[in-house]
Amino acid sequence: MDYFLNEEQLMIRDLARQIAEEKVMPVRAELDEKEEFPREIMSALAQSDFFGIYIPEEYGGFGKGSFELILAIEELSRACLGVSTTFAANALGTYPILLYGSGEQKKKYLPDIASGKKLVAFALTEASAGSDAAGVQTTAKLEGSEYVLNGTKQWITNGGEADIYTVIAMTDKGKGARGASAFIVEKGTPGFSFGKKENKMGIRASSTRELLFEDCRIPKENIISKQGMGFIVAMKTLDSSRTGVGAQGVGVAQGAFETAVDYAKERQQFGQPVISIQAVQHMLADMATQIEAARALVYAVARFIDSGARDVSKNSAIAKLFATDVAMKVTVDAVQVMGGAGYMREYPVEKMMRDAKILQIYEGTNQIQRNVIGQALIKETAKKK
Ligand code: COS
Repeated sequence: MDYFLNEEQLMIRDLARQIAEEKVMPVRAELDEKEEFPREIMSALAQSDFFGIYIPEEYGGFGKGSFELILAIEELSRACLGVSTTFAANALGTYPILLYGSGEQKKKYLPDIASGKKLVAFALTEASAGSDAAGVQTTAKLEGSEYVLNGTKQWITNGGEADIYTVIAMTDKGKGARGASAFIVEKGTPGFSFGKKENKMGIRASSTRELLFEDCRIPKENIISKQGMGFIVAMKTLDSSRTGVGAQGVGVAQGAFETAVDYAKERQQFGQPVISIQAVQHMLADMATQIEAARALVYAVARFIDSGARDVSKNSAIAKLFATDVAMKVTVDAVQVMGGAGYMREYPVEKMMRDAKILQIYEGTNQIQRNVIGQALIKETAKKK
């Protein structure tokens, strides 16, 4: 399908595809097996200016939007979700600064983020605050000219590897969602350390760690927006980034589909390639249909976000929900089309199937996406009355 990409968009897509094929595909199995962080690939992406795609030009980026960013995310995901998660989580961590940071904060942090010199992580989740984002227990107490952070963040992507952390903490616990605030915490700040690296089912090239704050003092200027705005900062951040998770779904589904088609053309059974068997053709036809529908939706929502629309929650949730459910279904079906071979580590589809599962979980489970969509529908219909 032709999505009428302009010259710059084609360039981003083609360069991302080239990096994915030349630098990611040859090492993805090893990165997965060894749980190795893809440092060299991140350097290659930095050298090709990928970290600056969506950062405004005045801060050293290219001033493009969500759409250009998701084109890169999709191509990386076609090769390896562990790698694309590392790249996409960097954008997730950057959005709080981009959307709500002060001029000073943008000037201080965005140029190094745009150049890829510094990696970023977003820290919202805790042991008792997953789907219930307002249940954050980490505290930030203002003492003179500093905030003092105490608490533990859990399952933080890029944890330990990132240099900059955007952290949600409670400044006024009694106020629930309105008592949360967002902060920038730099790696190396005394009182800020990391837990062990998590051993995961999939996206094993990405790094996931706990963040430990023990009387960690940061300058009060490191608050993002105002005290009490942390929940909104987090929600708007997720509204912006969930389309990227949708693009990850499109990419991994595409990668699994292509592998399954190639195999089905080669594999002979009953004296013919299995792609000639109608049962297999129908599975592949369904996969192709679902992928194209997911891609069209994700692209449309990214363009909607870039149009400057104010309320994008519902559509980002729709894109994330649909495309990641497609990713799970298509990767499972790719394994099925390939049969025993699909189950073996010689082929990439078993990894893709393991990797795809996280897409239905992180940045809000797909059950939470349905809640977001449902709440938006209630609001919309109330307005019409
Ligand atoms: N944009 C702007 N404001 C928003 C918003 C959004 N996307 N979502 C919620 N708000 C506002 C609400 O309007 C409400 O404002 P008021 O207090 O003025 O009424 C406030 O924030 C609280 O919202 P709500 O009552 O809906 O909060 P809940 O505690 O019920 O939580 C969900 C809402 C479930 C949507 C939220 O907790 C969530 O997104 N959870 C998933 C978190 C997640 O994605 N975690 C993954 C971690 S990052 S990998």
